[in-house]
Amino acid sequence: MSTGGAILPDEVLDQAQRAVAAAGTIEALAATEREYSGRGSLIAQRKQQMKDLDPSERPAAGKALGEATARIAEMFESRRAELAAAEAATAGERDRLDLTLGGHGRTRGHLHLVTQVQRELEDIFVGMGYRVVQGPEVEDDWHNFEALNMVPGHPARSMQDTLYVELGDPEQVMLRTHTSPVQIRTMEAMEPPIFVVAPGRTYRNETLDARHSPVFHQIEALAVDQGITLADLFGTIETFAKQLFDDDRIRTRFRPDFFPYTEPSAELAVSCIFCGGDGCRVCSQSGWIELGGCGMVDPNVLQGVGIDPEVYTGFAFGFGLERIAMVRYDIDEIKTFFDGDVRFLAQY
Ligand code: FA5
Repeated sequence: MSTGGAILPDEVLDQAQRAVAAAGTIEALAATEREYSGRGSLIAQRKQQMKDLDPSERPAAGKALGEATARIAEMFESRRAELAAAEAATAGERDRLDLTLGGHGRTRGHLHLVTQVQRELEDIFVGMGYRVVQGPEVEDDWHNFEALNMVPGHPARSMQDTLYVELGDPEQVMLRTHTSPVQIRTMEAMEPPIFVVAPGRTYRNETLDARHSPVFHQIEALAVDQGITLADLFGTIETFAKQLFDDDRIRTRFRPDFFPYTEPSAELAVSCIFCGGDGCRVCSQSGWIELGGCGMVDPNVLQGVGIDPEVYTGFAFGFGLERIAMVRYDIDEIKTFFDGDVRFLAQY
């Protein structure tokens, strides 16, 4: 299209086109528009000069100026529409209101330290071919005492101060004092070969001190098969102790002990990590912390549950889970396991 050459140079339209394309916002476009079609613009000047033209030239010049004015207006209109559409598209994201509720982050819980130790021990024993079994926490006299060679009045009964449940005949139902009754229940229910571990909660009428609590956990192990010897017992305990306490500071010690249901019997202790064996409050100045008892299953016990002691032999042990956790994690008060203080529990 011609703008009438002399009246308005063609380059003006090209320049306007480039300036319109370069305007990136509606505000920038408005400034450009003032430059090209406002009062001081070239078109406005040319319109002023129309009166100076020869009357014969005016119609053509007027037409050319009108066309150029319309063309420029069209350029601005179409660019304005483009920019408005682009702004509308980004406005959704820019003006988005974040209504997410903040300030109440949820902390994930985890297993109690004693449960973690229990699971770890279960894994170690399952790896050695054992099955995990459970027994009731409320026991009868037969399973908790009598089948374990502790007849009524046996002095060993008083070593485990018992919490009785008022049910049936007096002193016949109790909170189990150890996990050893699960040995009896397993042998009543299964034929040898038997390789089981029984973790669980146990109760004694004991005064709380650094290492003793009226409620605690034990893990019981029982192996009954042909040809089981004391060497198998020590080998098994050593294997699991190595996996559990991979710590040069910890020494283990077996000492002869007495349990009515094992013969011979032994006690497993580890050197006290709190004093390095010198003696302190936690180990009652002995330098050692007892983890549990063990021994070869007494032939009488096997016989009582119908297993022929001439054919089968077995070993058993029962360890305190809190004690294991105390030694492993340097915890010098058993009470902290039961306080339920999240600041303590969250550390493990
Ligand atoms: C027993 O309970 C035997 N039934 C262990 C056993 C099983 C021997 C199989 C032979 C064969 P004892 O009373 O010593 O033994 O307890 C075993 C372990 O349980 C202790 O060494 C200790 O680690 C833990 N334990 C005992 N009483 C408490 C208590 N009050 N608080 C915390 N842990 C305890």
